[in-house]
Amino acid sequence: MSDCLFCKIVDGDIPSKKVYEDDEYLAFWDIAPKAPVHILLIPKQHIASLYHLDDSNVGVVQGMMSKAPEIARLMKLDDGFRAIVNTGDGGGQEVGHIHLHILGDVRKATWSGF
Ligand code: D5M
Repeated sequence: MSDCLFCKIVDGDIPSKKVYEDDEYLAFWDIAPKAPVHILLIPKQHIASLYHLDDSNVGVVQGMMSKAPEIARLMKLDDGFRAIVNTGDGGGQEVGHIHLHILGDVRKATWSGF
């Protein structure tokens, strides 16, 4: 998706602060962290949102969820984390490429809505 911000990050056309990458997934720091640790985990495959799941891509999203604890361990979030998937306008989604917010130390979060 040429006009997708996160596809551009996957392609390296827009820089990001990567913490994890493999053939299918990428994790990087949120540009405006809402907590002391705020990572975005995305599939490299473009899927617009959780609302756009179907039989052809559900495995990709299941894989993303199963990566979350690995990212949490990487970020030393051994006492827990918050995982959020904003979906569509009504869900507050700003970037139209499915992503999992992984937030650590949320009691110090800058936005109580998270
Ligand atoms: O969350 C989209 C998130 O994406 C939001 O927390 C800001 C973040 N963002 C936007 N642009 C960038 C870049 N260039 N790098 C890293 N993070 C970014 P949503 O759930 O869609 O509201």
